[in-house]
Amino acid sequence: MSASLRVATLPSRDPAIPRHDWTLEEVEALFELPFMDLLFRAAELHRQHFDPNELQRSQLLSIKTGGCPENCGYCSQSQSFDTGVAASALMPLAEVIAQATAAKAGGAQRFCMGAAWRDVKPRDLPKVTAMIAGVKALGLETCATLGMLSRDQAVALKDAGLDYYNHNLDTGPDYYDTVVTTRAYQDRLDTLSAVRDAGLSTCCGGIIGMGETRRDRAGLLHQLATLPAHPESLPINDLVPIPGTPLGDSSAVDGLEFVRMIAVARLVCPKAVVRLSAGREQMSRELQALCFLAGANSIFVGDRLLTTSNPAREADEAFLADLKMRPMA
Ligand code: SAM
Ligand code: DTB
Ligand code: SF4
Repeated sequence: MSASLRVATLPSRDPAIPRHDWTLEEVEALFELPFMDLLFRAAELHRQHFDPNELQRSQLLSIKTGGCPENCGYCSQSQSFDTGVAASALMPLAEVIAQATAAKAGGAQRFCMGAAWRDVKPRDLPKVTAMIAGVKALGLETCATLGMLSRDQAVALKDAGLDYYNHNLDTGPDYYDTVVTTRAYQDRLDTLSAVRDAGLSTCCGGIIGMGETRRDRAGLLHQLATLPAHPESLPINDLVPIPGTPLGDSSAVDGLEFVRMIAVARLVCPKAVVRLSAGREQMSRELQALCFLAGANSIFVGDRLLTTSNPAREADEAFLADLKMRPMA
């Protein structure tokens, strides 16, 4: 083999070109960089793929709340924990469309419908596909997060007009069993594979602040960065501690560690839209701005997430105006 051919087939080390061969040790080493070097590298890479003054805006709606048979230790909606969140039936179509219409009027670009399900039951699929089609017809991007999917269900959602499917890996593989025991990491990977193969865009990320180590955080990002395709959307949630759950008494993660998480996500998945997701109410404006500098370029807008609150729309509007940040084109 000639030298030039050998060079051409070596894995690229141009940080702007996405890699899928990250090692866990490489991801850990990024976390260990001096903070200013990490932030600078992430901000520089961010600018190669995105306008740093633009933010993507998604809005959530819980279309089916509570009573979930899974036991995710962070979640208000698991039937295993007494959190005060009552189980409700699937929301009627007209109510979903009304909420999506209001979300669009409030500036949301994507509407994400969440259900507290382990998986999608055959009787619910047509109801959900009607919601997706209706939201899509409003001119919004569509996202759903409904638990595990079969391959056929993923195709049905795609055919109905679904753009994104959210299914988080949540933490590194070694810590997963500490947080949830009713399913395995591989179950999550299998659904992500069905989602990709159906031609849906993947929204996949996780939570920090569940008592995990930095190695577990690197483990999550390592998993995401070595998937066959990087997630198009990468949410990083700061745990919102829910009284009554096993993680209800968790102590907050240091803000600078949260910024590191965002920066490393940006470096290992350079083309992903990284979302500063749950937990913004717990953060100062300055910390959020540091997250945007580190490469976060999406937020949830609207006063509610699924069962918890989010910064008020007016407060966010004022904040983003102060930063002179614009909706993503
Ligand atoms: N039941 C579906 C599932 O688990 O895939 C969809 C809904 S579930 C609420 C979606 C994601 O929300 C979880 O994977 C987790 O990352 C995030 N989440 C849930 N509760 C949270 C909390 N208290 N704090 C931060 N993130 C949370
Ligand atoms: C994601 O990563 N975060 C969102 C969305 N995907 C579904 C959910 C956050 C939920 C926060 C807790 C609650 O409101 O219940
Ligand atoms: Fe159920 Fe999803 Fe909550 Fe887990 S995170 S308990 S699967 S709603």
